[in-house]
Amino acid sequence: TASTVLGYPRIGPDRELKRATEAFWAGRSSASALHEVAAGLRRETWTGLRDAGLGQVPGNTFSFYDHVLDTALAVGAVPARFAGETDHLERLFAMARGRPGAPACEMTKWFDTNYHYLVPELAPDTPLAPSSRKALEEFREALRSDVLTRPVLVGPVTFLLLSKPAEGAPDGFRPLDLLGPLVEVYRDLLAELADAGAEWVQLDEPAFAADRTEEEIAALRKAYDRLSAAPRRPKLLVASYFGELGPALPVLASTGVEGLALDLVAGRSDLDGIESVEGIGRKQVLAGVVDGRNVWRTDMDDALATASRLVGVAARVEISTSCSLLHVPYDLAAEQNLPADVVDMLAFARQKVDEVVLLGRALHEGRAAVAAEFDTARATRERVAAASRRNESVRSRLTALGADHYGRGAGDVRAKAQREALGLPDVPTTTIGSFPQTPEIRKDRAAHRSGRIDDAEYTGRMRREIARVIELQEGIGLDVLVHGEPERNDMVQYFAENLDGFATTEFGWVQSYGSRCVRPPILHSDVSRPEPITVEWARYAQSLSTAYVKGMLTGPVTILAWSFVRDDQPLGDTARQVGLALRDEVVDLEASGIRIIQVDEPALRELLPLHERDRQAYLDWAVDSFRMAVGGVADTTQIHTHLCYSEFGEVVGAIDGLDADVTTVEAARSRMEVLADLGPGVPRGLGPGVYDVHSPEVPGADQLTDQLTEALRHIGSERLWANPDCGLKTRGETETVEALTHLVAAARRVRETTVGTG
Ligand code: THG
Ligand code: ZN
Repeated sequence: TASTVLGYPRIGPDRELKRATEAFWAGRSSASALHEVAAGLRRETWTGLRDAGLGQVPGNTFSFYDHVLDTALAVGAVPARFAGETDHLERLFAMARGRPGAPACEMTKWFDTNYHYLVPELAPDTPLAPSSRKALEEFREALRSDVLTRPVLVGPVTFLLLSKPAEGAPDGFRPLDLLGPLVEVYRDLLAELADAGAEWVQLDEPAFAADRTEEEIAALRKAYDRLSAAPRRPKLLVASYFGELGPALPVLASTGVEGLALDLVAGRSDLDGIESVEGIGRKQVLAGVVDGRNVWRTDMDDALATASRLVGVAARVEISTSCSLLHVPYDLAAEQNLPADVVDMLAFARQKVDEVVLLGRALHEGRAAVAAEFDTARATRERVAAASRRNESVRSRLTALGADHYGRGAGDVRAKAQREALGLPDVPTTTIGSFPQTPEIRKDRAAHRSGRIDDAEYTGRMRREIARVIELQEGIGLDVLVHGEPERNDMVQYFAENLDGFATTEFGWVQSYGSRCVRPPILHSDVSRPEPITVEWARYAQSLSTAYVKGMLTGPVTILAWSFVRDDQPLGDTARQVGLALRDEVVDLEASGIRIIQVDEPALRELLPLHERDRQAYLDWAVDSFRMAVGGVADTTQIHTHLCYSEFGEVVGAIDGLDADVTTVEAARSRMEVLADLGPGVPRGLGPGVYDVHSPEVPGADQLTDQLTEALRHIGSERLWANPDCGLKTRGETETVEALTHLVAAARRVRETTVGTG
C-alpha cells in the first residue's frame, strides 16, 4: 500500500447525489440521468484524490444509498420480498425505502456514528452468490480514468455481525452460521477483482472495535485464513476502526493477509506491545493517525511520532485516516463565513487528505523534506492553542454549583405537587413537539437567512404560524399543547446557532442515511447561552391558550452526539457546560410562566460506548448533564423528556436516572416491550407512543383505544400519557389532524372506562 484514506464522502460537494436521487424518486428525471451524476462524482473523487498526491485511492466508496446494502447486493443477500425485482437500481431503492407490500429493510446506526445503514436479512436458505458486480465495475471505470483503485468492501465477518435473521428463519439460526458459504462468495469476488487488475482490496471489519466473543474472534481467524489461502486474489488489507482491535489484532496478524489498517486515534492502545505480536513483522500497516470522524486539524508532529512507532515493527508503514472520511464534510474551502480563529482549528475531508499526504512524505522522505509545511502547521496549532477557548464565568459557575446542582424533590413528591398544581386529566394527550413544516415556513426561514425579510417580518410570520398551530390543537382538544417549532430546521443546528462556543457551517453536509444529510455544528470552545433562545416563542404561544404549552429544548447528550465536539477535554466536561447553558433556558422558561418543559434526548443510546467497560462512565455524565439542565426548577414544574427508540436494554438505568416527570418514547411497534422495560421500574409518567409517525397510515380511534387499554394493564391511568411516538414535522397536515383527533377520542374513551371500573 501507500499513503491513503479508508474512504471518502459520496453525496457530492454540493449534495449533487442527494438532488439527483430525489429527482429520480420523484419521477422528475431518468435512471440514466442519475447514473450520469453518479459517474461524474466518482470520477471527480478518484482523480481528485490521485491529484492530491495520495499513493493509493480507495475504490467502491461510492454508494447510491448505503455501503452495507451494496454489500448485501454484492453477495446475493436479497430478502425474498424483493427477489421479484430484477432491475438493480429499482431493487436497491426498494430495499432501502420499501414499496407497497414489501416494507423497507430496517435501518440502524453505524456503530457510534450518526450514519445509518440498512440491516441485511439472512436465513439458512439465502442464496449467497456473487451478485451485483458494483465493486468490479467501479474498479474498471476508475481504470478508464487512469486511477488504479483499492476496492473497499465490508468484510464478511462484520457483514454477518451486522445482519439479522430474516423473518421465518428457524429458531436458533444466527447469521454467523453462514460464514463458510459467505467466505466462498468473497473468494469469487476477490478472484474477479484480481483478474481485472486490482492489486489490493480493503476489507472493513469495524465490528472488531467493539467487544466480541471468543467465538466471533475465532470466526475472524477462520475467515481470513480461508480468504488469504485463495489461489487468485489481490493483496488483502483488513481495516478496523472506531476503536482498538485488542484481542483481534494478534489473530489478524497470524493470518496470511498482507495489510492491516489500525485506528490510532480511537484505538491508540493497539500500539502497546505491538512489537511482540507474532506475524506483525510480515504485515504492511496503515497507521490511521488522521482522525476521520472529527473536523480538527491534525497535530502533525504527534501523528508522525505515533506512526513512527511502527517503523521497524511492521514490514512497511504507511499513513492513513483512522476511518473513512464519510463522516466529515467535503471541503473547508467552501466555508466563507467562519471566523478565522475557528478556521485555524479545522480540517475537512479534502484537508485531511493533504495531511495524510504530507505525513506520508515526512515518514518516507524524512522530516526535513517537509520542514516548511510542518512549521506552518505547527504555527497554526500554536495560534489555536493561544486563542482562548475558555469562558471563565462558565467554569466558575460550574465549580460553584458542584454536585448539588440538582434541586428537585423526590419523584413521588413532585408527582403529587404537579397533580395539584397542574390539574391535568388522567391519560393526558399531547404531541412530541414539532408540527408539519409547510413549504411556506421553509421559504420564510430561507428568506430570513438570506436577508430577504427582516427580523420583524420573520417574527411576525412565525407568530402567525404558532397561532395557527395552537388554534388547531385547541380545536382537536389536546390537553398539553406545543408551539410547533416552525422556527427550527434541525433541532441541534438551531441550538448551536444560538449558543456561544459553537460554529455552524454553510456547506458542511454529512450523510446521515440515504439521501438525507445533516450539517453538524462545531463545538469548539466553552459553551454558554448569551441570551434566552426559545423563551419569547414559548411565552407567545402560552399567551394564546389557557391550556399548558410545553417549552421545548434539546438535551446536552443529543447536542453533543450530533455535533463535532472539541477533543481537548473530556466529553463529560463539555456536556456539563451544555447542561448549564440549557439550565439557564429552563429556568427562564419557568420564570416566564411555562409550567411544562420538555428536554429531548433522542441520542441518549446513540453515544453509548462500543466497549462495555466505558459505558457506566458515559451514562453517569449523560445523566448528570441532563439533571444539570433541568435541576433548577420547582417541583411543581413538570419536566418531560423524549427518546427516539424503543429498545432500552443497556440504558434503562440511565432513563431512570434522568428522573424526568414524564418520558415519551417511540413505541408504536413494540409497546409491550417498552412497558415491560420501563413500566415497573420508573415511578413516573410514561407516554409509550401509540402510533408510528413514520407511517402515512392514519390510526383509527378504535385501534388507539386498544393500545391505551393495553398499556393500562401495565401502568396506572395517573401515569399514562397518550401521544404519537415522535415529532410530526415530516407528516402532512390533514393526516396529522385526523390522527390526533382519533387520539383525543381514544383517551376520552379510556378515561370513561377507568372511571367506570375504578
Ligand atoms: N438531526 C441531527 N442528527 C440526526 C437526526 C436529526 N441523527 C439521527 C437522525 N435524526 C437522522 N435522521 C435524519 C432525518 C432527516 C434528515 C436528516 C437526518 C433530513 N435532512 C435534510 C435533508 O437531507 O434534506 C436537511 C435538513 C436541514 O435542512 O437541516 O431530512 O434530526 N442533527
Ligand atoms: Zn422521536
